[in-house]
This record gives sequence, structure tokens and C-alpha cells, in this order.
Amino acid sequence: MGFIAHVDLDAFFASVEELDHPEYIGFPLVVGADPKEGRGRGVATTANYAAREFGIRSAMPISEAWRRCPTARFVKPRFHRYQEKSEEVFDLLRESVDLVEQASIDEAYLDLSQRGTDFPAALAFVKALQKRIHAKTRLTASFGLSASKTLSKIASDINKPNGITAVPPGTEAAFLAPLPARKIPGVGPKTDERLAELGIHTCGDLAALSRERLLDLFGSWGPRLGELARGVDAEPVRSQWTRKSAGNERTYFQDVEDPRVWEATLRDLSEDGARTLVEEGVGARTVTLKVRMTGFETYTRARTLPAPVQDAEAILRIAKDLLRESPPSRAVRLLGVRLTGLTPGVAGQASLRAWPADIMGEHEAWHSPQRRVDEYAED
Ligand code: TTP
Ligand code: MG
Repeated sequence: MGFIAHVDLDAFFASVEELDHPEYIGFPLVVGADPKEGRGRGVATTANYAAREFGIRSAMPISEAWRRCPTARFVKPRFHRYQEKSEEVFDLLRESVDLVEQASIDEAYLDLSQRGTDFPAALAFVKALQKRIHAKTRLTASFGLSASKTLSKIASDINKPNGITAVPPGTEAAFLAPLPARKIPGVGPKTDERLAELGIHTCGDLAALSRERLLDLFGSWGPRLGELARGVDAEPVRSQWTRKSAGNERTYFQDVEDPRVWEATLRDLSEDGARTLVEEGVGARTVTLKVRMTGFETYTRARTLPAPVQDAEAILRIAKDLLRESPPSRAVRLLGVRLTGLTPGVAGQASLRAWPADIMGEHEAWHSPQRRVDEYAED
């Protein structure tokens, strides 16, 4: 059995800002939209650890971040700089490990199976790599080490910052048992709530359910969930990151009631999405419309098509249909068009792009920096 490490940089955007501005170190720092003294409309991308003590988190409305700590320093994201630092890290990872799967701008899976089956040796390698990353880039990273991707991802989050959490073979189930079920990637707030209603709080509770019960509760995903809760996961590390979604969203300066403006926005978003599909040579099977209304209440409507689409007109038609079928009950703050179910279409393979779309990982990937740029563009 070989081992897989998961590496995730600590408070990434904020750490790069601290690196470039040492005077920021030690004080609360939020990277995101302009808070405009609580009236700003974008979100926080991340915050340093000092700001997290105030409860400030990624994807939190910037107005709320401001309320929690008005004296924090708020800075606009500099995506190019983060991309540059990310590439420094990934260059080193690719030099050091045979097989690297980039999962987001600051996160990767490393397949260490070529290095043998000795767990202490794998751990020693990870410790050395952590030091080399810091020596080369002055950034700290946290690692998880185990026999599987999912477990290593869960583990890397446990000892942040600058930590290593190792789960030796044979101890997987015992390690997971006390952890909250929501630590399993893919268990979002909804599933978690459902589980809590059933009295299932930990991975151990989940692991104790029978296959039949899991099938009953969650359909085909159920048994897989049960396996993950026991630390069973045979997913291989894939060197080529392939795009899983395309699309964009836009926050208005002011909430909009005029359907003609909505339509114009949907047109822009559809054209944007279609451009990405064409660039990647893929088609999309599913079109999802996202609507956020005054007061932040948000809904999504999706349509899956018999055949993939690629052109802007087709995407726009579907987005307009979805909006017509479920019109907003109030003024609109944000519209989004997301394309998923991507299949290699006209011009060959999906390719690795400079900027990963799924910065948030596979399951809660709706916000990507490309889309976020739009939100910041308002200020
Ligand atoms: P994360 O690794 O999720 O967060 P982080 O590195 O800031 O903090 P942690 O120490 O907990 O790993 O994401 C990496 C970067 O991606 C983050 O610095 C900013 C960006 N990002 C967003 O722009 N929006 C988001 O919603 C999230 C979660 C991250
Ligand atoms: Mg990180």
C-alpha cells in the first residue's frame, strides 16, 4: 500500500499579503471587496488567523466581516500575485513528487506510492517537503498523510497552520470516528442537518449505519458516504486537473427590478460561459441559474439536457426559461449562470487552465475567483 499526502497552504491570500507587507503581520487582515464601512456588497475571500478570531471566514459577506471587526485591515485581492506564488509552490511539488494533482490554487494531492510502503519514511518525506516549501516560498503549508485522498484531505485541515496530521494504516476508522460527519468532503450544511435530525453527528455514527439504511437515506451516494466515514477510498491521484464547471456570476451595484436588465446580464453571462466552453473544447450537459434577491435569499434552478450545448444562444435560452419558470419575488442582487456536466466536445480534451475554476473543491464550487473578480469590479 502506498500513501497519499494532501497539502493546503495556510490562509493563502492573506499570507501572501503578509509576505509582501510585513507591517500587516499580527493584526486582523481581510482580503476581499471594499467593506465601505459596512455597506460594501462583495465577500471576503479569506482572512488571516488574527481576523479569524473575530469569526471572519471565507465567502462571508464583506459587510458582516466589517461588523465583526471594523478595525481590521481590508485589502483587495491581487489574483496575479497569488497565482505567481501558487506556481512557485507547484513547481517545487512537481520537482519533488512524481504525481501531483492540483485541486485548487493552494491545494494538491501528492501520490507517494513510488516512494514505498514505509509509513515513517513517508512522514519524514512530508516533514522535509513542508520545510522546503517554506524555505523556497516563505509560505506555510499544512499536510495530511494517509493511504487515501479523502482521509488526507480531512487530516490536512486538523493541524493548521503549519501542521502535519498523519493517519497510519490500520487506524483510519478510529481516527475518523470522533470527527463531525461534516468533515467528509461532500457533506454540506444540508446533508449535515439531515444527519443531525437522525441523531448522526460523527463519522463513527455514520460508519455504524448499514448499507441498506444508507441507500435508503441518501440513494446511491449513501454507501459511498459510509465507506468514506470508515476511511475507505480508492480514488487515485490524477495528475491532470480537468475543469468541472464553467460560468460566472454578477452582483449588481444596486438591486435590480427590471427584467430587461436581468436578460442583458444573462446574455453576458451566457456568452462568457460559452467562451470558456469553446476554449476548453467541451460542451455542457447542465445549465444552472442562480438568483440572489434583496436580503441575500438565494435560489438555483438547473436543467440537464439530452445533448451538450456549447453556444451562447442555446445557454441563454435555457437560462431565460429557468428564470421565467421561477421568477424572483423581489429585486435581484446577483445573477449567475453555471455550466456543469462538461464533456469533451468538438476540439478534443479539457485542459489545465492557469486559474482553476473550482477553488472551493469539488462539491461547493460555486464561487471561483474568476467569478469573484466580477464582484470586486464594482468598487
Ligand atoms: P482555502 O485553502 O480554503 O483557505 P485559506 O488558505 O485562506 O485558509 P486555510 O488556512 O484554512 O487553508 O482557500 C485558499 C484561497 O482561496 C484563500 O486564501 C482565498 C481563496 N478563496 C476564495 O477566494 N473564496 C472562498 O470562498 C475560499 C474558501 C477561498
Ligand atoms: Mg488553504
